[in-house]
Amino acid sequence: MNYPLIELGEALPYPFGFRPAGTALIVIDMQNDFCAPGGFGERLGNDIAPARAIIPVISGVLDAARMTGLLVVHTREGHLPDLSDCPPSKLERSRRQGAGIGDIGPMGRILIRGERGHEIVSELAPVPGEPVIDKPGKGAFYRTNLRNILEESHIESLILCGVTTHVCVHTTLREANDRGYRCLVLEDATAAFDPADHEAAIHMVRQQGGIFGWTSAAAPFIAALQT
Ligand code: TIU
Repeated sequence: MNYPLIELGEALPYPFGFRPAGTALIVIDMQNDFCAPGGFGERLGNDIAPARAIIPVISGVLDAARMTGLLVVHTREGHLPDLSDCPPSKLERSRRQGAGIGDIGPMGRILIRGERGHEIVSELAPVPGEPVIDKPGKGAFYRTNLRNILEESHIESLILCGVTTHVCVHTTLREANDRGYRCLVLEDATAAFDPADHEAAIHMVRQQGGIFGWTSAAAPFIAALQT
């Protein structure tokens, strides 16, 4: 039986119990397209400062997770060069916003696999052995092998961080919740371009007794891992 070994008392709406051996850290879409000037996020009209501000926080979480031996999984949002995996509706909306998927930007073609914009920011680069999930959607389970990777490692709990809180983090959270994973969102290791979206998304996780899971700041989670 997988009884929790660590209890994170600071989590909301109530303490979050987890076994490190059954826990994965999911770092969502910390790629240049969302975190670097000229990327998809900025060209959609957003301020990327909040996305950049969480890089050192995630770096600290990654250090602790790697030292503890947690499974670390990175995700990236992006499409095949021929756009065959990009729904026409998504393409149309991106073009209307002046950030057409596949258009040429300062870091290569926007939101296209293999381009510099698609690369994870250097500060959070995956280390050898860490799976990188390339996803065409907002959720990390849609058209990916994430479920298989988690099942192979007998994962029951997910720690979520990355961008953006209300879009890719929330979609992944909701997909994971429906699949039975216990999810903790690290609120200062996630960000949205508009802080109001971030606050609303964090509130939604823990309302109704934790309808989607738990939230916590990164520091108590790191401290709990180190005990
Ligand atoms: N990764 C992710 O959240 N994709 C987005 O498009 N987010 C926006 O907030 N636009």
